[in-house]
Amino acid sequence: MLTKINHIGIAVKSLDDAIPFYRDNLRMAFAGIEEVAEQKVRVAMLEIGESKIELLEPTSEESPVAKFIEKNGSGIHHIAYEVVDIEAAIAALLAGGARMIDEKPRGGAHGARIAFIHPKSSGGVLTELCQVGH
Ligand code: CMX
Repeated sequence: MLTKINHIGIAVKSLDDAIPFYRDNLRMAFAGIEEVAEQKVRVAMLEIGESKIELLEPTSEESPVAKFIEKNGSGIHHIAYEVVDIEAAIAALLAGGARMIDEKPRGGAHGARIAFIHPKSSGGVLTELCQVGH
């Protein structure tokens, strides 16, 4: 069902402050910034091999990432696994009793279709399914 880790999402207060460490110190390839209005975040993408790090900066106090930072400070926010067929993956998870935040896919960065599993149903780790657009 899952093919690989697509990215790890890291909540940050400021992309401008966070990017230099990943780009200049860790020397990851910086692949640009995209605003995902639906999620109320600006996302900076950094590539490491075939995986990515997504730095997530909230664009509103109502953003889930703003709430996360308020409670926990900056840090790992979610892990995203790539799937080939997101509808089939959601159906299999629901059949297995998982609590889905999204029972239907929605739009994510770079045209991907995404769905989140609630952290209460995945051992405290917010988990994303991600079907990349081709
Ligand atoms: N990782 C682990 N646990 C988390 C969490 C996270 N990222 N965010 C919240 N939680 C926990 C809280 O700590 C809380 O636990 P307790 O009840 O033990 O205190 C519980 O989940 C509920 O949290 P809450 O603050 O009451 O609820 P929220 O209104 O903040 O909603 C969640 C939490 C996960 C449902 C919401 O953040 C959500 O729908 N997330 C999915 C969308 C998202 O995160 N988008 C941003 C990234 C977008 C992108 O990558 O493009």
